[in-house]
Order: sequence, then C-alpha cells, then structure tokens
Amino acid sequence: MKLIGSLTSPYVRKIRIVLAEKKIDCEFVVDSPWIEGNKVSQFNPLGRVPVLVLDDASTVFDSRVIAEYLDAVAPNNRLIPPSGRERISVKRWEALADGILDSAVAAFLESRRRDGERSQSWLDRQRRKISDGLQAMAQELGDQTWCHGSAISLADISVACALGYVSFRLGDIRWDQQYPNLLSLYEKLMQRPAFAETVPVE
Ligand code: GSF
Repeated sequence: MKLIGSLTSPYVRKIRIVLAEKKIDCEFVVDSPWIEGNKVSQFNPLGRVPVLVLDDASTVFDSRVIAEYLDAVAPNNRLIPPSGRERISVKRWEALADGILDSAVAAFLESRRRDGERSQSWLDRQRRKISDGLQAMAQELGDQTWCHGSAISLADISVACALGYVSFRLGDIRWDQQYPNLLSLYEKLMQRPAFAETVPVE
C-alpha cells in the first residue's frame, strides 16, 4: 500500500496522521499535482492528492474516504465511531475542518494570481468562511479536552490539519491569539509525533 501526496497538502497530512496514529505501515510517495510531470492523474482522475494505492493496484480517494477505509481495515485505535450520532458528530467536525481548508486553499491560490486577475470579493468570501468556521470550532470545542468524546478521534486530527494550514498559508489569520482553547488543543496534539512530524513544509 502506498500514499501519494505532497508535503504541503493538509488533506494529505490528515491521512499521514491517521496512518501514524493507527500504526499502519504505508510507503509515502511524495508527488504534487502542481509540479510539472507529476503522475497524480494516473492514480486519481481528478488529479488531486491524497490518493491511496492498495496492494492490488486499486485506488482510494479522497481524504475522507481514505480515512474511513484505514479506520475500517485496522480496527485498533478507532478514530471514527462505528455508527449513530457519535459517528455523525465526528464526521461533522471533519466536514467543518475540511470546509475551512477548502476555503483556505482557494484563498491561497487566489492570492497568488496576478494583479488584475485576482478577485478581492472572492478572497473576502473565502476569508469570511474561514473566520466563521474557526469561530464555530472554538465555540463547539468549548472547554472540552477533545473535540468529540474522551479520546483523540478523526475530529481532532482534522481540526489540527485545518489550524496548521491556516497558519502556514494565511499567517495573518491569528486564530492562536483569538481562540486560546483551539491553541491549547493544537499544542497538545503537536506533542504527538504523528502531528509534529507532518507540519507542512514548502
Ligand atoms: C481535497 C483534495 C485537494 O484539493 C480531499 O482529499 O479531502 N476533498 C479533497 N488536494 C489538493 C492539494 S491541497 O491543496 O491539499 C490538490 O490535489 N489540488 C490539485 C488540483 O488540481 O485541484
């Protein structure tokens, strides 16, 4: 089994953390859809990372499906509750964190466009979703130790990937100053090797 992805993608980071937390052996092949000559579309028709390539050469994407797959094939250290409202709660946290990421990635790409091609109203729209999303995460976390339940789950992993990416690409958004509860969750998670070893790097 191998995971294809870049060192900057927050969705790839989510899967690298899931693999490490569940102690699943998997080769990590670094490739990026933004690099000339990349091979990503040979594995994912959408040309996006992450992609998981199984031993029988079949592929799994996107990150939400890969996380589900890994949690199901390796039932140790469960990260997603098996059913019911508990499961929906964790998946909702993931949707919220991934939604922030979708807007953060869009805002970052837009900010890189040339003068005249860049749309300020589009940027503002994405940044609004990011700040509203962060506020919702802080509110819903409250003074809980974990986003969901009494142990680490995919909810915490997804939230950490969103927070780390916002700091990496949109450093002027100071969630760390605005939301002390998000900061203490992030700092606690960063003490785990799976998180510390996957911080995005250019
Ligand atoms: C998002 C993957 C994605 O946009 C998931 O896996 O959860 N919903 C999907 N990946 C980006 C890299 S990054 O910005 O994280 C990607 O591969 N973009 C290339 C492209 O052409 O869209």
